Amino acid sequence: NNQRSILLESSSRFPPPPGVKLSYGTSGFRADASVLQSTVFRVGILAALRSLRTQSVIGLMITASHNKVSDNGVKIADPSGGMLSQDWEPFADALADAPDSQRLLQLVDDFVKKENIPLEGAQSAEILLGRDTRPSGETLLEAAKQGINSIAGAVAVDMGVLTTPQLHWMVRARNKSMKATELEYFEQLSNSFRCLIDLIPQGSAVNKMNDKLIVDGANGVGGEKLELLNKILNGLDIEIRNSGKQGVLNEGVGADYVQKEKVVPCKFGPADVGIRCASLDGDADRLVYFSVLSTANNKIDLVDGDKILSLFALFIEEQLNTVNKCDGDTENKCYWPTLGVVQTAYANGASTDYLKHSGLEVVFTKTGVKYLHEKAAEYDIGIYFEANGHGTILFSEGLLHWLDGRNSELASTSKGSEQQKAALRLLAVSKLINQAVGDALSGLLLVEAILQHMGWSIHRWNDLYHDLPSRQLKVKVVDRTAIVTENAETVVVSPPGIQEAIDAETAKYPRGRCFVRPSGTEDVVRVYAEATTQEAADNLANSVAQLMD
Ligand code: 16G
Ligand code: ZN
Repeated sequence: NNQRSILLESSSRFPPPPGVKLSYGTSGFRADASVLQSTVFRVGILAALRSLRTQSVIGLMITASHNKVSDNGVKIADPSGGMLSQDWEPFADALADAPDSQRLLQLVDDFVKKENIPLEGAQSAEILLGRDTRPSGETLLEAAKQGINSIAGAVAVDMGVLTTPQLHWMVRARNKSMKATELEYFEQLSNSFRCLIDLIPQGSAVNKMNDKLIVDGANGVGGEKLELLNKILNGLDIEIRNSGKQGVLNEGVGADYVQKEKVVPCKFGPADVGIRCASLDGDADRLVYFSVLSTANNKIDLVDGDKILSLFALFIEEQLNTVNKCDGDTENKCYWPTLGVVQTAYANGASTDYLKHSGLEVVFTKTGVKYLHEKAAEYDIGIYFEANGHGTILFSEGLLHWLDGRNSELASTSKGSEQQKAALRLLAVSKLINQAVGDALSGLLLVEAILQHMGWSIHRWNDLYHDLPSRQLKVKVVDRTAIVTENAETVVVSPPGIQEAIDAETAKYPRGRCFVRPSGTEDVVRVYAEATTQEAADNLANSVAQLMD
């Protein structure tokens, strides 16, 4: 019939390159841009089917984040704005893998039956498309459109160049029947930021804090968008460097570079010593802060995702405690929402100790945003961050409803009280932070608002705790899938004997901690080690790396 012949015809125009096998990893498909046409076309088909199946708006983002500029990638945003549901990943792999159009058609046929997808009905599907600033993005976006258009009733809406979190935010907003243009996104961020600034307690050292922030935009989309956002913000002095295509994307710049290498990014120099600086990654879903110690030896003080998490957790906990202050008023329906903090094994041990000592509940998941996000969603307020700077805060609908009620009640009984202000602050945070996915722009505004609230400099913030020295290594092995881990990747269960050997090495170092895991994005095994001195961490990492051979 018609649908079949359209699919056959269009897919024959996007033959897969021979010998390329891709899989929908932790962050979608990623590869050298030159081999991605066919895959992106097919992900277009998948997005259309997902939209028909869920009867919701779906997102398709073309980006390879912090990878080099010649790479690209594609991933799907589900109706909630989060990552593609994990039970569709095998279908994504199978689609990308189909050797020819006939096989592709067969796969689609089978899947449509199995999932009960209303194909060729009166149903319609809508897919929002976005891409980062990579030059290959334009033709890949065209391939995605063709894939979408080969499914009857599916409509592709090109949202242009966006940060990854902007696209996720738009999908989420559309499915909540809200307007979802870039302007709405910027307005929501700037209004809720303003709200937090207006609620800063009298006497906070606000003026002292009104110094400038310098942002490294990774020569990508994040810097460009921050420039636009900055025009409608007030209360912040931001200078943006490495914005748009000033230099090569991610080369010597960006959050991944700064966090992994712990060095000063390009275009930062001696004049910046001591100033509060931040760095975004290539698609602006990661954020780290730093301050330049000295450019002579290229050194920085890194304020990573763990420390952003700690700042957020501290602030949220403080506001929750304030909202719930009972003032001997027995009418007051005190309700203690569950607050959870989610980390991965890469979180610095000092951060975990700090959070636990602050009375917070800390849990661990495997590496990858989808795992952290899922876990955080189990709490009334779930805060998650990877050390690399990807993270956000999730608020349950129930909690937001309770906060709204609490706020109205307080507005009539004790308007302007600290309690009411705390409720308003939490509501503002829920609007400022991107609840679809980690977002460097909204994260940055929340950090800035909290620092002003506390009257803290970046140095005061960085002093919350001191990182244990750590070392990361990668080891090339014949087959990285031979390493199987459990317990949030902290224990190797296969091959046998490896974990015992790691334990034996680790035991030699005070506060030693070490784990290995197969990378989800590169053909290597990663080793992470932590100890009380840099030398000890290096030695531990090296000896465990040798066990991998
Ligand atoms: C991807 C993940 C990131 C994770 C990283 C680990 C998303 C959106 N991104 O970039 O969360 O930290 O992979 O890479 O999920 P690795 O497995 O190569 O160490
Ligand atoms: Zn990214």
